[in-house]
Formats: sequence, C-alpha cells, structure tokens
Amino acid sequence: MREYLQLYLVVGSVNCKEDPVKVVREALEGGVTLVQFREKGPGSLTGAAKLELAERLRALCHSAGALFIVNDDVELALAVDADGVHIGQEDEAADRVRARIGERILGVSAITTEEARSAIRQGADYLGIGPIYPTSSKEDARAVQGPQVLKKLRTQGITLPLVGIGGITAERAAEVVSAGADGVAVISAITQADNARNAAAALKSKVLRALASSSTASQGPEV
Ligand code: TZP
Ligand code: MG
Repeated sequence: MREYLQLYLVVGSVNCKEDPVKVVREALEGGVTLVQFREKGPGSLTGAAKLELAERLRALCHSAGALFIVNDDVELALAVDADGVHIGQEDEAADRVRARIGERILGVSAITTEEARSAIRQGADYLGIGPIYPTSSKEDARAVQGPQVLKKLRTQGITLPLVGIGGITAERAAEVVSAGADGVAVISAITQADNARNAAAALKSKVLRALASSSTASQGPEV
C-alpha cells in the first residue's frame, strides 16, 4: 500500500481544464501511483456519465500499474471493480464501509490522533491527512494543520500508511514527506498545471528524493 501513496491524484471532471481522461493519462505518464475519482460539486457528472468516466479512468490506472479508488461512493466502486474507497469523517462509518467493500482498500480522512485510531480500529488501510496547507479545491475543508500534524501522528504511534493533502506543490512536497507522510495527494498541482505529465514528474521526483533521505536518516549515519 505504502508505495502507492507516493503520488496520489485526486480528480473529478470539474477539477480539469480539459478532458479528464487526457489529464489522468498524462498524470499517470508523469508517475502518479494512485488516482482517487472524486466527482463532486456543481456541474459534476451523475448516473451513466459518472459511471462511464469511472470505468475509463479505472482502465487507464490499471494499464499504468496504478490503483484506482472512488471517493465516498461504495456502489460506484463496486460497479466498476475499483481497488478501493476513500471516505471522510462526515461520510458513512468506516466499519460499515469496510463490511461492504470486503478486501478492497479503505482510505479515511483524519486529523486528530483519536480520529486516526478510530479509523484504524474500523479497518482503514491508509489515512489521508489534511489540509496540510491552505487549499482552494475543497470548500468545506477543515482548519489548516501544517506538516506538524504528520509528525505528531507519527510521534503518537500511528504507523499506518499516511498521505498528506491540501495545498501541496512540488516546492512543498519534500517537507510533507519529511514530516512523516508516505506520499502526497494533490488536485490543483496536477489538474491546473499547463502540462499534467511534467507537473506529476516534478512532484514525483521530490517525493522519491525525500523518501530516500528519510529512510537514510532513520538508519542513522553511514559508517
Ligand atoms: N481534502 C483535504 S484538502 C483537499 C481535499 C480533497 C483538496 C486538495 O486540493 P489541492 O488543490 O491539492 O489543494
Ligand atoms: Mg467524503
């Protein structure tokens, strides 16, 4: 699971300036490891159009060796045979979603240590932590946490895979990983870029470099 969180793209058709299929295809070419389909907000697709886009994105992810996860729509996830589901604190309870999706991946958004522990008890496979920085991609985003929230969760014994989200750019990616995340989740840094492939590649190289130096740091100095 952990490696699939390295570069996590959250995307819906309303986030994209051009065809979401093209954006996701290019993002995968640039090194995205997981796509979360989050079809939300004014103008978003519903019904057959939503299902069709989900099917196309799932196929693209699988041919690129990436995972495909659906935000908060268990029925859609099951209908398109997605790899998993991601839910927030306001959604259906994690243990109920776990029961409905079986062995599929369950991601849960959390901020506090209590939320994290509760999600883990209910069967979460990874946690999405944020917003780390200010974001304009989610209207009802919670308070900005800063990268310290990741450090705090790690210090308090949370060892589950964690992905940071909210306002993350290539310039900020290393800081998020050094604070304890296994990777970064973004909407605008990829979907609003002039070139999704280049934007993804830039983020990926920052994440990989930061992961390499954190593992060296935890092993202590070389002798
Ligand atoms: N959850 C917390 S912040 C956020 C979500 C879905 C939006 C992240 O978008 P961006 O553009 O990467 O800040
Ligand atoms: Mg939700």
